[in-house]
Amino acid sequence: MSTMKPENTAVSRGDRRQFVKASTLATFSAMLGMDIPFGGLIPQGLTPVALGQDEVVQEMDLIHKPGLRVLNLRPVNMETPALLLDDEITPNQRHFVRNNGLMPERAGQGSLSGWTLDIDGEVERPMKLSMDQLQSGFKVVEGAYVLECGGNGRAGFYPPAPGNQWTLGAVGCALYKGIRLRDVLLHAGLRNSAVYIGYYGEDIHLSRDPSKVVISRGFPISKALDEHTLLAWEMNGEPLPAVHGFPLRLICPGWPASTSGKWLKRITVRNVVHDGEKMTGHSYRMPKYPVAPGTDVPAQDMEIISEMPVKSIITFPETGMEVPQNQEVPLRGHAWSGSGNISAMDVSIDFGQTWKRTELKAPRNKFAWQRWNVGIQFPGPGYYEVWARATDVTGAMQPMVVPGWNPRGYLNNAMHRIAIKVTA
Ligand SMILES: Nc1nc2c(c(=O)[nH]1)N[C@H]1C(S)=C(S)[C@@H](COP(=O)(O)O)O[C@H]1N2
Ligand SMILES: [Mo]
Repeated sequence: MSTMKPENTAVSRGDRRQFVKASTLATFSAMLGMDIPFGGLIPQGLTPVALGQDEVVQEMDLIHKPGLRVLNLRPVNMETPALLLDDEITPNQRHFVRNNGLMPERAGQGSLSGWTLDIDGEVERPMKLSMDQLQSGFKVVEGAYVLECGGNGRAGFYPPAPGNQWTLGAVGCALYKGIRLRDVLLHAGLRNSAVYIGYYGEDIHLSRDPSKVVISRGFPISKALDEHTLLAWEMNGEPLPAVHGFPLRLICPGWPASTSGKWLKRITVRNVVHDGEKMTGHSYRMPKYPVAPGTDVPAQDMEIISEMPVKSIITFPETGMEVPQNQEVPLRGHAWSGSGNISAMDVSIDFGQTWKRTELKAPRNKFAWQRWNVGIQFPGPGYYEVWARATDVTGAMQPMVVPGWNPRGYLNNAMHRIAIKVTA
């Protein structure tokens, strides 16, 4: 890795700040699990030895996410505590981050120089489209879409599955503006042989080996032609933030967010199921049949994850909160499903013996999450748990316990439970 020359680093980046930002410092402290008494004196470009490379500082200077929990810094992975997901539309600062590699330089610079989106493979007219052509040549659309990492909830599996130990917060619902992938594919002319698309981004492999692809996933043509599958350049009214894929990303709602490629550079139309990086083996694939926890499942017995399961989250109150008795407590959260709308949302405060139906708002559009709320009065002082359970239009309901164990710990949609102390 690079030698540390803080003064040169600062100069070469044309940056007059001398010390690491307060937000970066806070992240360092959180990662180290302790205060850094002289932290204000850490020069910009210098990473505490205990944390690793100066690349980390450069990336963290582009990411402003106060309150998010850092699971890893190289690559950057951050999840959102449930209470910070209370907004109907998740603000950019609160949207989780899942990077598999390092962010491309262009994202930090906000530069479009030399950038095109390349469309090739099973199309009549392979093309390179500039941002101007994308923004002016196709119908511009907007929608609120849930992105949820396939591994959200992984921390709940036992034996533990390798990977980021996401709890509940690798999910968000932001407003995206862009164009339909469908319109661009039809413009290029899909051949009859087209069955799948694969994306390529500009992010950099952790090894910094330019011949290595960080991640290249995709989805079937039917999903690519769905009116809700987008090429987006705006998130909540701002150009895509560096960490969320500037200048352009896919939005493939309802599917594992790993299909929503960031820092997009190329889309290739395949005549077979795409076999790019993280499409094969155990990556984003589930056993075709239920397996006992800890089973070593052969790769040929795994299948690609498509729709994400029904799920919900309690965004208020927060676990551990104290509430007075004889007072109605407002409970609220969101519910979503990759298969479509939510048909019912229920909560229980007696360990699942009885359930109370909540109010449920219609989604802003298909694949947006749905706000739910309900007032609950607790009968007396003591320890309570609130359990929240969503059911979707297919009749699928969240399980009470962690569902089918699988080698990489995907698709844990167990009910969210919070602990509440009611005081006299
Ligand atoms: N090019 C690229 N696209 C990517 C990734 C990545 O590492 N590189 N991570 C994927 C994964 S696994 C997830 S869960 C989502 C996370 O999107 P977010 O960081 O905007 O929340 O982006 C997906 N798209
Ligand atoms: Mo992910």
